[in-house]
Amino acid sequence: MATLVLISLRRGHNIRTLGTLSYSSQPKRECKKDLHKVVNVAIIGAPNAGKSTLINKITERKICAASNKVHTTTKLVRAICYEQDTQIVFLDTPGIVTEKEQKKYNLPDSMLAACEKSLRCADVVGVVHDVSNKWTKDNLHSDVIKMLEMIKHIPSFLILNKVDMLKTKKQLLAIIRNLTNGMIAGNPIPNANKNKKMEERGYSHFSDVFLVSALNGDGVNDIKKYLIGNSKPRSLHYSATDWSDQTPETLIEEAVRAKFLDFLAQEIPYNLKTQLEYFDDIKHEDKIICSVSVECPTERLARLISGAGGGRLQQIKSHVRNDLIDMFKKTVVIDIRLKVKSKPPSEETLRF
Ligand SMILES: Nc1nc2c(ncn2[C@@H]2O[C@H](COP(=O)(O)OP(=O)(O)OP(=O)(O)O)[C@@H](O)[C@H]2O)c(=O)[nH]1
Ligand SMILES: [Mg+2]
Repeated sequence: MATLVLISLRRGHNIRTLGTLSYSSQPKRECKKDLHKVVNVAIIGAPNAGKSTLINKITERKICAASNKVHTTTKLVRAICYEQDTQIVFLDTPGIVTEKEQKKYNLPDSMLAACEKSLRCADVVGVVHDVSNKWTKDNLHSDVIKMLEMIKHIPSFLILNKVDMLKTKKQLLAIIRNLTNGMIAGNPIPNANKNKKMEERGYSHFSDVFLVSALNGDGVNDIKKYLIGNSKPRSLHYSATDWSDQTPETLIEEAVRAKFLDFLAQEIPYNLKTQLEYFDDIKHEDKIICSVSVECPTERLARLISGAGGGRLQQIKSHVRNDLIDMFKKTVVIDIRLKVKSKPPSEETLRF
């Protein structure tokens, strides 16, 4: 059903053995096979548009790694939450990436296919678009348009994000017209200049448009309601207490990686490798103890990252701990260790 454009803003264990993550504090509500309402939502968009931040805001849990740099998300991550009797399963996707960027940022091959894969199992697709980026605000990314054209049969909605960054909201109507080619849910946008031939910069088949700030939460409740409206009765694929399809190992490593992206300049953090070395979920104390190593290419870089007196590393650690507390909803003790990548043996060494 068509909805109006919302112009006004409302305010000791090895982790590898563990399965899907669950809400530890909640009792299991239902058995998996019971019929519920479920909606699978793929969230796609250009890099750094705020996809992961939006999902975290809606699920009220920092499941998806987010940072101020592009290409924070490198693989599909599911984040699951409940609203009333509906299970919402989000698929956080990597931002659209070109082959050139993939090489530049040392990104995994699987990223290129991840977005398209996410669309196959979606009931509804949300496109997050950054309206604060003056270079791209008036055009949808061409790869996003291509993907949407491929899945015209799946309902899609447009999320104009970062509206908190705009000094004036006047430009929003023009942006919406551009991104929707002046059409929402099969109807022309009221007051659109019908005489002027519109350049096709967007996608004409969005069912709804939302204006939000994923950072402060403005407008996200409207998205929740829309998603509940698009849910279907079916048996749960995830248990009622699950909140991610990822292992704690992956989530901790990604949270650490994201924080290094936040704190370090340019391409430096993309060349670091994070690895969880120790994880203990002490259930009776509601506490997680973990240790992560971060492999640096050189000794010099390790010193630079660590900062004077190890100050920067301490700061990173403290931010990661806060994010993990927000993710696991329990006490987290984390150690982060920098280690220097061991050099491959030189030819001379190999001869002996
Ligand atoms: N001001 C403002 N910043 C936001 C908002 N939403 C996200 N951000 C910031 O935008 C940056 C990118 O956010 P992410 O959630 O990592 O973006 P993403 O689309 O998941 O990025 P990739 O995974 O790299 O494709 C972060 O620094 C967020 O804090 C918003 O509504 N307002
Ligand atoms: Mg992301």
